[in-house]
Amino acid sequence: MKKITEHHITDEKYYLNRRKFISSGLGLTATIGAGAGGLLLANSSNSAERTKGGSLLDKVKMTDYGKGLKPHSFKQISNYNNFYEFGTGKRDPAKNAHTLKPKPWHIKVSGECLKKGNYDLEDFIAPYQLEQRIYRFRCVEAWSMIIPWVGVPLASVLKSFEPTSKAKYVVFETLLDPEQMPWQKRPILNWPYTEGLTIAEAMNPLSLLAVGLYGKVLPNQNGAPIRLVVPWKYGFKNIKSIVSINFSETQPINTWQDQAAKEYGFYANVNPNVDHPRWSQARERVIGGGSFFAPEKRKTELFNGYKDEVSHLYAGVDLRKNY
Ligand SMILES: Nc1nc2c(c(=O)[nH]1)N[C@H]1C(S)=C(S)[C@@H](COP(=O)(O)O)O[C@H]1N2
Ligand SMILES: [Mo]
Repeated sequence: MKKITEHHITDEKYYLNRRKFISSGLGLTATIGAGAGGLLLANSSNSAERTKGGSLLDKVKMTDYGKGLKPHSFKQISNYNNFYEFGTGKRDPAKNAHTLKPKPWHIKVSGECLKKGNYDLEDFIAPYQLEQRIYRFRCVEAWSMIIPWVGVPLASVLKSFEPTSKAKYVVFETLLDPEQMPWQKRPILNWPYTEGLTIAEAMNPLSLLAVGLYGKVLPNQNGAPIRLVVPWKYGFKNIKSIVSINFSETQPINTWQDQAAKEYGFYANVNPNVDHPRWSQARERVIGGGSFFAPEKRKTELFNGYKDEVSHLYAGVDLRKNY
């Protein structure tokens, strides 16, 4: 008998479908509220408030990104996390991230751009159309998921700050506040968590600033209230709970590179042909798939399957050296 695993059960009630959306007219809050009785409250009172009235997630445009991919369940996506500010175990963030206060939230924009400033998150996101995009997600630890994000294209946001011609890189930082992020009291990483992209990577249409998933505001453990999503790169590039965006002339050192430069580089493009020094990257374990004794595996794809969208960014680049 074929065992039905968690992975094969979709939380239909959580799932945002296009038909409901179009017929609702009341926007996301109403849709989800009606379909799943107060699920919005599952996040936190803060985010529940945020979705009332002038909701952050009022209008989400469905897109064809990930058409045909079957997302993991909300439960899987929000209970198997890496977020070292809340502990190093996969279940720690879901347990501990309640101390994060995602509202009010400000993002400091600095460096090589004309519109520097300290922006309130609501103003920061308000001008842009929220989109749902279903993306593959591949951690450098060789596991993967499929996630229905809600967000805005990073390029639109970055362009609004009018970067100068000296802006070669974009550098992001996570909140530094040991009261809200208790594991920052420990010297696990060099806090705050820092990540960067080349300006061309950042401007690629796939790059997303996510503020939600499954049509709801981001659970704290997934990087509330705003996190980066770059699906052709390993998970660690997808920095969470962003408070700073800096346009830089020079390449930054990202947190995992700082931690172990021989193991983690700046680019971190998903690549089945370049192994991690301690394990192969040829295959990946699909979270929730198969059984304990025979976990579901799949072949890892170059650029995580987004070759057509991003390989031009690396023309002539030695992906072995630029790992
Ligand atoms: N600030 C911060 N961002 C982070 C991390 C972290 O520890 N701190 N972990 C990274 C890693 S290794 C992964 S795999 C993803 C996990 O995202 P998820 O928990 O939403 O799946 O977040 C990335 N962003
Ligand atoms: Mo990761």
